[in-house]
Amino acid sequence: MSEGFPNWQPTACILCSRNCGIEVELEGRTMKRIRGDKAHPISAGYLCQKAQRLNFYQNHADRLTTPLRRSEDGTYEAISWETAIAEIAARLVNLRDTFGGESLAYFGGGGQGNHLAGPYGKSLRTAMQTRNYYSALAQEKTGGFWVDGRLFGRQNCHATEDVEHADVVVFIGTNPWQSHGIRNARVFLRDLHKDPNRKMIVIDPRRTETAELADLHLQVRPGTDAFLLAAILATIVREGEEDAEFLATRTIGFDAVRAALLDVPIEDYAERAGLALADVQQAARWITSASRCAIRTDLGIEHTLHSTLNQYLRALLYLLTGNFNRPGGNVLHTALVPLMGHSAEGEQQKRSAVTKFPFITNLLPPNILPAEIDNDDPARTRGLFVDSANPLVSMPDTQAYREAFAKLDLLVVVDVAMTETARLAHYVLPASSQFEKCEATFFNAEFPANAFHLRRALFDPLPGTLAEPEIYTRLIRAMEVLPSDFTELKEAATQGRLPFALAFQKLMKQQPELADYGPVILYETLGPTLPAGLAGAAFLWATAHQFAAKHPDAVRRAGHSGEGPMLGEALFEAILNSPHGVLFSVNEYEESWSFLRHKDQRIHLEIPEMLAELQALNAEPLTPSSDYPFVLMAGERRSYNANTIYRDPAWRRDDPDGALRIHPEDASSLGLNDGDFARCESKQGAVIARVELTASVLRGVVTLPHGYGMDYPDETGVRRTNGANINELTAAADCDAIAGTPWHKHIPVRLTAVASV
Ligand SMILES: Nc1nc2c(c(=O)[nH]1)N[C@H]1C(S)=C(S)[C@@H](COP(=O)(O)OP(=O)(O)OC[C@H]3O[C@@H](n4cnc5c(=O)[nH]c(N)nc54)[C@H](O)[C@@H]3O)O[C@H]1N2
Ligand SMILES: Nc1nc2c(c(=O)[nH]1)N[C@H]1C(S)=C(S)[C@@H](COP(=O)(O)OP(=O)(O)OC[C@H]3O[C@@H](n4cnc5c(=O)[nH]c(N)nc54)[C@H](O)[C@@H]3O)O[C@H]1N2
Ligand code: SF4
Ligand SMILES: [Mo]
Repeated sequence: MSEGFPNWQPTACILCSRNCGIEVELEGRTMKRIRGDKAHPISAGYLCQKAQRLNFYQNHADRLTTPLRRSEDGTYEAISWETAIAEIAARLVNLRDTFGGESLAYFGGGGQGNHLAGPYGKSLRTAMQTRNYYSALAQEKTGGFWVDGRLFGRQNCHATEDVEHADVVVFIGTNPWQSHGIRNARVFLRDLHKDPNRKMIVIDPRRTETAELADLHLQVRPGTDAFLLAAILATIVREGEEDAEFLATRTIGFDAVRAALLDVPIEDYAERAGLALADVQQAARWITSASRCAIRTDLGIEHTLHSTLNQYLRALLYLLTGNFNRPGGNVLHTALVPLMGHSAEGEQQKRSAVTKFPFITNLLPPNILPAEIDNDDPARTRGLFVDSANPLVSMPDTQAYREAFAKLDLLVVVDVAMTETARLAHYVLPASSQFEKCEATFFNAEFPANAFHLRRALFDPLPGTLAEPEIYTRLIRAMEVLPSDFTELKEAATQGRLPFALAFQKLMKQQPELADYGPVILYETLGPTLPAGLAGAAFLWATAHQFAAKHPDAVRRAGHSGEGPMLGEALFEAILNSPHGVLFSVNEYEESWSFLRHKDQRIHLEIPEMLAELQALNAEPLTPSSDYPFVLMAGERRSYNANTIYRDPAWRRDDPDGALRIHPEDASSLGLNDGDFARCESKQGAVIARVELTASVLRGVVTLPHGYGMDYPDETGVRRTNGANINELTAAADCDAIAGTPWHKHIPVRLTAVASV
């Protein structure tokens, strides 16, 4: 509780990966007012307009308050938790034992604010005996992680961008003014814009709010970043402006990369990207002449053609210029709880059962899930457990998802709300909201100072709901995979942390196969001894110890003290007792070199698959004119969208139904005026949207936001749908060959004027 303001309670915003610290003024069960939390170690009081509206998440009409079971006729019946857990466990075990664990899959495990369930999800997958794990991360970042695996040795060697110390900041395919993604984005962007000694380059087909502030805006043609980045890199090597010393001492494989880049026809590629050669050269020169240059990228290069190649070229841009592991560059960072794992390649490569798609960071891409379910292959997916995700709206190809989910023998959904996905489930389990339980995210990618925020509950759980750690623990218990009730451990925990540590170590030594159940075991044994409401965070005890043992100096620099295991204890205590968040790691730039995982401690620049795709660009035909003359960028971050987290449309102050943005000249050629309605049709489906005329989009390009097309009850209880679900337009097969990431920002569509919705 904040001193002097008895009703203001600290927590965090759950709407984007920044998770800004907030303080909330409570009135009963209502979040009355919200302000930035100055005591948060990273956001320090920052807030954007979306967070003010969090009461629309906490208190809305579709909150679930009881487990539900679908009847034969498709209606839902309220059942008790005991019945729900017993039946789901029995059906999971039955599918597992009849068809093998790999007939089961898991989806989600955490959105923008709630990752505490993630480790319990791993325990559940172990009980289900499956590795099949799908999440939103594998429809955006896995191509980049695959590249990181090759460059740095492990797919979870992740480089963040030290934009705050850079003289030149390059934003490619990201609009931080709206999407954030960097610390206190709007303040940062305004400062960068005003600073005469620093420059901002933005590469984006749209003149975004961020592009408006740039020193150089390259308004690239959608889907051609691979050409543009190749042209920039080729300019750098042709002019001999690469960082030769860095390349010689820190990398191997540059010769092959240089040879491929020297083949790039720079002028052709600039033209292909729709840009003047002089602008491309200008960008290359600003980047090479900067003493510190950081590159931040996001969906604009991931959700489009050549997704994985784009992310390789993006990495080459900071690596060839030596802007790596040094101030103002891109930097490998620590992670208290790693957001992703590593999937081996080569002979040990794991693949999905039906489409044989390779795992990356232990994840499978949502684009393949419908095909893994909807077929007659005996190895198909038959049971799916979904937690904290709404794939029926969020994932590519709603129609394919709808058809596939209808064929599942078992679909379980854990959510706070009756979502579109929940409406297809056999069982729906009501979770307590993120303000009714302890929570945290693992989006901790700061450098040099990295922070973690364990939030406490602001409210008691809504009656009938349970927090995920309890749900998973009950389910795993009911599946009867745990060998005992760990009485000794429970006993040791009551005697103190040290006796507990000894007993826990002994157990893990005797039964190492229990390691994957660690979160559940810690929840049951250590959990009850933690401060009220924090049992779900018990697994962080082991995490804190592991982290402190591995990075003792960084933990000490972050302000924690103690020798040996006492340092881990100190870190854990600090996490438990810092309701505003706490620094866990402060690094020196030089230390980042120790995070490289290749044995030779070098960066391996040459990735044959990528160089082959780079070389093949030259032969890529121009998109032929077709029945679908426009390119739709499907999924734009705006002031009032936030994935599918807010379901009540009343939260929006503008853009009530998610307008289709179109250039005024294109609109006029279609006979459309501002506010008219257009039918937007792809080969996959059609939606109707209100049009908004804006010269910020290129001719021939239109945009729609994501996060619409969800239903809600109006004042009279009648269910209505708010705006268009853009994934009715997207096709599961249109995705990257290596990572399976969708081409959402490159959907060929045609438009026609219509009278109204
Ligand atoms: N075409 C197109 N599609 C897109 C995008 C796009 O740009 N274009 N963007 C994509 C991106 S980048 C992402 S990250 C995904 C996001 O899509 P999803 O992975 O589906 O995530 P969210 O939309 O955040 O939905 C989270 C769900 O969690 C529920 N929830 C909230 N709090 C809790 C809780 O405490 N416990 C539980 N169990 N559930 C909770 C919410 O009610 C909601 O149903 O969408 C993707 N879809
Ligand atoms: N307001 C808001 N903020 C959010 C979210 C939200 O729902 N709403 N969601 C959060 C999530 S889950 C994510 S993943 C992030 C995503 O954050 P961003 O990736 O920054 O968001 P987008 O607006 O989807 O896409 C960024 C930019 O890519 C551009 N773009 C489209 N096609 C191309 C192309 O071919 N090349 C290039 N270079 N650029 C292109 C678009 O014009 C757009 O300006 O946002 C997070 N923040
Ligand atoms: S930047 Fe993201 S986390 Fe911060 S207040 Fe806005 S939506 Fe919430
Ligand atoms: Mo995302």
